[in-house]
Amino acid sequence: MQPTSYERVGAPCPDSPSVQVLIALGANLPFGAQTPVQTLRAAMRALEQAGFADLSVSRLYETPCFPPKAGPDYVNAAAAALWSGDADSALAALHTIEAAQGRARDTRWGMRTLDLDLLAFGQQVVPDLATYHHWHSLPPDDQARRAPDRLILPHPRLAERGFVLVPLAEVAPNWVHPVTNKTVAQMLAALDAETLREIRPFPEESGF
Ligand code: A4P
Ligand code: MG
Repeated sequence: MQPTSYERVGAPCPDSPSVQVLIALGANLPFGAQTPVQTLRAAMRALEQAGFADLSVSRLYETPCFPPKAGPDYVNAAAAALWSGDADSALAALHTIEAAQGRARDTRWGMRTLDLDLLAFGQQVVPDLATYHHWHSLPPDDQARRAPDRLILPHPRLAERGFVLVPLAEVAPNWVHPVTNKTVAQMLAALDAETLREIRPFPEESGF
């Protein structure tokens, strides 16, 4: 097999035990002639090439931009896989795939060709519970302005977002949040039904 750019950074470590990782995929800008739907499909293939094993992917969903009117609607999806290596190497692999799909980091929560968030790395709370709580309880204005300079796990906004939980429930409904002890299915059931109605699967999609 030809080596790919994904193998250079964040490569898996075959000697490490495999850990279940959960990933959120999002896009709301074309990358050249490539549509956000095509970008998410390319990202799913890239995840396998980068060493995310036993990959399961959700359908693709059309979701209204959050915050409302801050940009075009998004395409969102989720993936579950096994990763051999630590959480930082998994995030580095995601950043390499984002860069290959034209991701520029200029505005917090800005429009993007591809966003790959590491939602969870097994049951790990990273770097520690106090730091997780700090980022989880930021006031809404600070959430939109401030970005952590290191990995925080689970992703602090995971439980509040239909565009994350709806696809995630297809691939990991029984994953248990290590801080709240709630499953993905329970977190999803707690969301507002009106918001969830706006999250629509692309009819032609059934995995990739
Ligand atoms: N970082 C820390 N922890 C993590 C983690 N668990 N996963 C660091 C990924 N990155 C993590 O991330 C900012 C910094 O957080 C990086 O240095 C990273 O190392 P980023 O991806 O550069 O910036 P971002 O995407 O703007 O931030 P974030 O927190 O990923 O934003 P969100 O929460 O993903 O919000 N509306 C719809 N409908 N669908 C969407 O997908 N996404 C966003 C972005 C806003 N609105 C949306 C959607
Ligand atoms: Mg992100």
